[in-house]
Amino acid sequence: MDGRPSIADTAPIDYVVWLTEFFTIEDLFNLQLVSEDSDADFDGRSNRFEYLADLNPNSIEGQLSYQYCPWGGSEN
Ligand SMILES: [Ca+2]
Repeated sequence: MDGRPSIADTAPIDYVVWLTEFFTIEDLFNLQLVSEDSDADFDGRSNRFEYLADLNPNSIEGQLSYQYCPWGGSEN
């Protein structure tokens, strides 16, 4: 590993359940698709990142976005 905590060590069941929402049974046995460091949809984000950000690891359409609100205030 690269020194980062592994999801397998911290929340293995949650990660597997999350994977089943996006991958077929056959895909779940393909570690090149479902390992934490894999990037099944080739969007440049690992499955680990997409799991933590609650994105779809099997589609580039689920993009992460954010809004900047200085000092915790509203946008207006
Ligand atoms: Ca990805």
